[in-house]
Amino acid sequence: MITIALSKGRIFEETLPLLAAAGIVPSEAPESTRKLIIGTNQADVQLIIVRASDVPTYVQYGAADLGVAGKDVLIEHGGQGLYQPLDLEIAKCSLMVAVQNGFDYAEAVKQGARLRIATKYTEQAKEHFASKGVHIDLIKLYGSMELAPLVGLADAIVDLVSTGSTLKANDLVAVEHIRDISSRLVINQSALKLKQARIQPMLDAFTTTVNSRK
Ligand code: PRT
Ligand code: MG
Repeated sequence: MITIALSKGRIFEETLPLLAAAGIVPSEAPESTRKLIIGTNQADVQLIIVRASDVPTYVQYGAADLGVAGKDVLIEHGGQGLYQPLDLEIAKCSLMVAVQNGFDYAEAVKQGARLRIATKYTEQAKEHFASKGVHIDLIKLYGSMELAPLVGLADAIVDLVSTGSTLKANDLVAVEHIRDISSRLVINQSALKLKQARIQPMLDAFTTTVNSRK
C-alpha cells in the first residue's frame, strides 16, 4: 500500500491534476466526506487527510509514504527524515511582515525599538529578525494573525499573503518580503528505497507535469 498525506483545501485541489497524471483518482472529495482515509481508483494507493502543518510529521514517521507540504510548513518542521525531490509549484504565496496602516515600521526599526511579532511561523520570524539585527518578542498564534495588530497584541505579524485581500480587509500593509512559498513533494526516506518500484513512476509523472507547465 502507498499512503499519500494531503491537507484539505488548496493543497488537495492543486494536487488532484498531478495525481491524475500519475493515474490516481480519489474516490471521494475530502469536502464531501468525514472520512480521513480516502481510497483511490488504484487498489494499492490511499490518501490520508491531515492538517497542513502535520503532513511532514506523518511522512517523517512513515505513517504516510509521501505528502505535499508548503515550504512554510517544511521550514518550521525542520525536514528530518524527509526526502524533498520536487517543487510542485502549487499553492504559491509569500511569507511577509505586515503592520497596521499608519505604523511606521521603518522608523521603529531605525530607532532600534523592540518589536512584538505575532506569528505561527516562529522559526522563520526568529531567523528573519535576527538577520536584520532587530530584537523581538515572539507571540505564538495558531491562526487569524491579521487580528493581532488591530487589538494591540502585536506591532507586526509574519504571515502568508497571496492575493493581499486579507491584509487589505483588515487595514494592514506588507512591509517586508521574507520568502516566496510553494509546496513540495515530500517522501519518507526509507519508503523511497523499499517502495521505489511503485513510487518512482509517480515521481516521474509529477515531474513531467510540473515541467510541462513551465
Ligand atoms: O487552515 P489550517 O489552519 O488547517 O492550516 P493552514 O492554513 O496551514 O492550511 P491551508 O490549507 O490554509 O494552507 C496550506 C498551505 O497553502 C500553506 O502551508 C501554504 O504553503 C499554502 N498557501 C498558499 C497559503 C496561502 N496561499 C494563503 N493565502 N496558506 C495560507 N494562506 C492564508 C494566509 O495565512 C492568510 O490568512 O490566506 C490568507 C491570505 O490570503 P490572501 O489571498 O487574502 O492574501
Ligand atoms: Mg488556512
